[in-house]
Amino acid sequence: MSKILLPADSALLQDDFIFGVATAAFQIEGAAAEREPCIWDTFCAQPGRIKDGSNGQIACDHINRWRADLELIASLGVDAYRFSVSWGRIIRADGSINQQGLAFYCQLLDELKARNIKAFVTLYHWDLPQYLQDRGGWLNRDTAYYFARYAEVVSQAFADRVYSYATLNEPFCSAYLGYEAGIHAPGIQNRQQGRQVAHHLLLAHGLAMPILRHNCPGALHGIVLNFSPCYPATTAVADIEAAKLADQYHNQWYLQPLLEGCYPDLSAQLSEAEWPQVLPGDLEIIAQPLDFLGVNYYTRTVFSARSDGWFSDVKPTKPPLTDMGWEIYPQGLTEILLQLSQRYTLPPLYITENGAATVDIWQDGVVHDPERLAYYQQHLLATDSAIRAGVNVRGYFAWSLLDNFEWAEGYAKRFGIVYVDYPSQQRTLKASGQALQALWQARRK
Ligand code: IFM
Repeated sequence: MSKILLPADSALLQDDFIFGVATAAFQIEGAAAEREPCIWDTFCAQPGRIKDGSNGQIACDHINRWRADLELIASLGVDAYRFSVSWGRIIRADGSINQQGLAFYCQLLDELKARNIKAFVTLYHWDLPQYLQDRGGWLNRDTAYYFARYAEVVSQAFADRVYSYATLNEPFCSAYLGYEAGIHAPGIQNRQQGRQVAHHLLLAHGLAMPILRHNCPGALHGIVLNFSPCYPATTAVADIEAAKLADQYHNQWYLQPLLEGCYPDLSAQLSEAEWPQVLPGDLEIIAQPLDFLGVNYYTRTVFSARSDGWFSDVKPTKPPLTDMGWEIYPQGLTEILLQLSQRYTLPPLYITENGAATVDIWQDGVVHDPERLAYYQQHLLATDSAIRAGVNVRGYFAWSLLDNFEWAEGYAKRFGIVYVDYPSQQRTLKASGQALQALWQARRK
């Protein structure tokens, strides 16, 4: 298989469906000396935190190579480019604005506009400035207000260049992986803190939304959440209940306050001390109307019951698995989209991330990545199935444009549709990228 094929009547082939590629600042930008250090710089400097001992100092050197990267994006035939802004490139530790940092993104936005590529901007993709972490980070309620100011500065400067703003990317990862599992920056393991951080992140979102709307009335404003549908390991009642609980804890905890202004009822699981401190009015701030919800999907998760009333995830062992060890489960994408649409009154959805780290095989100057290609084929069909079943999906973004810094995994795991040779920084479109390019270019004709 070298092509991606969709049914001729697929909504994905319609003119108004948006296809794009996605990246995030810390994962590609490099040029760390030109911005404030962030929590991921600190985390990378701690021995044992990142599998290959690497960091984001150079990454894909995108800050210096952005023009060539933009040509590459344009050559793909995409409708949109989703990227994140580095907070520490915009606001300095003393509160002053880094005009050079702002100018970088403004230039990028101007060039995207000149090529008729819609800009999907994410304000926060996990790279909290270290100076804010030193004041308590997301555990400090003030960080939500600092975020609102950052949103104000960015949205005033970017003005009408942006098609869509997402306040946060995957608050689950910042809160749960960073403060409960401890495998992401800042590397803490504390349930109460994880829940509190999640609340402050959602508060930050809610505070920023009216600012974004005011400064950019013509843009679409929303948030990006990651979803992994939760399945029971067996048909035992305890496992079924464990999967439901995991869904409440990992998925609904982030979505329900946004859409319904309340947290899932986990009062049987969370002690009063573990419950976040929620001030009067917070949930009203959080439950702002959304123009869209970004859905990031990679895999499903299987859970079994624990004797203490909690759940454990069962690591997949049977192929097909990606290089991350994640099960390839395309029907999970259709299912989560259907589950969410049945459970909530949703705004329009975008699949803001989907993709796979797989093995790349170099042969005669060509990068063959048949597993990634098959992954895209299957997940595009899964998106198509959800739309046919009535789900309002308006766009799809491949994660990622480039191989990049995969957080705690370092550079060993490659998610790109473009291969990056890090020593030379040379970019090579992989076979999966060529197949997506053919699909996207054909739509543009
Ligand atoms: O690389 C990450 C990205 O930063 C957020 N979503 C998941 C991707 C793959 O792990």
